[in-house]
Amino acid sequence: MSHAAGQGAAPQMTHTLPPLPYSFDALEPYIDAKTMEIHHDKHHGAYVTNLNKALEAHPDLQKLSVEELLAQINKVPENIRTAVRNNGGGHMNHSMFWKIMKKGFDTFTGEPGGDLGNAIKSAFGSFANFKTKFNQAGATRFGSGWAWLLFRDGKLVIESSANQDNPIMDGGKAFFGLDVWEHAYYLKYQNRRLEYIEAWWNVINWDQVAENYFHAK
Ligand code: MN3
Repeated sequence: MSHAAGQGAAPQMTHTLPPLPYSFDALEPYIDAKTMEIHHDKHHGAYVTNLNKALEAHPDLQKLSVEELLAQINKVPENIRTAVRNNGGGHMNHSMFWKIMKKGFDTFTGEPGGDLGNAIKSAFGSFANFKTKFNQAGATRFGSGWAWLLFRDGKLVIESSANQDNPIMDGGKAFFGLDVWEHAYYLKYQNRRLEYIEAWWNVINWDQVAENYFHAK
């Protein structure tokens, strides 16, 4: 993953909020427009703003992509480490999250085919089994966090993380992730996190996930 700030000759690389690749209401009725608007513009927007603020006095770190920053989070100066971890993580996680979703009902095929489909079947037995395990990871993450499908030590695994932590912070390579923070679903689903997770499978952009998989591999 990269973000738009990589282009051009600007001497300072500041992070920018990537535009949502579809309209706020594109994921209705599974994810409501108001949630998408607040989630993208306000929540993700704030992560970007706060990441840039944390890096203000660190021109050397401004040159790094968010992936590079997070992969060596323990080398980031201690006084800004938590801010970079939370806001950089939030920026990276959401940048992927928007891209792996799309308007669902016209082209939805239900499950991925090709190399990704085969890899999921060989790692988890079947797509249904993968989905069940992934849902469990999302449902049982206490408080705020994410469920992930990732490569760790060359193997395809499911994990969850707290807050805005990304597996890249400890050597994993995530290419598919679900936001289970309450801000991702509370307006429509209130406390019914599992209902949100089930609905979410209707709006997966499997072509994008397959591309992410290819790059992570
Ligand atoms: Mn979120």
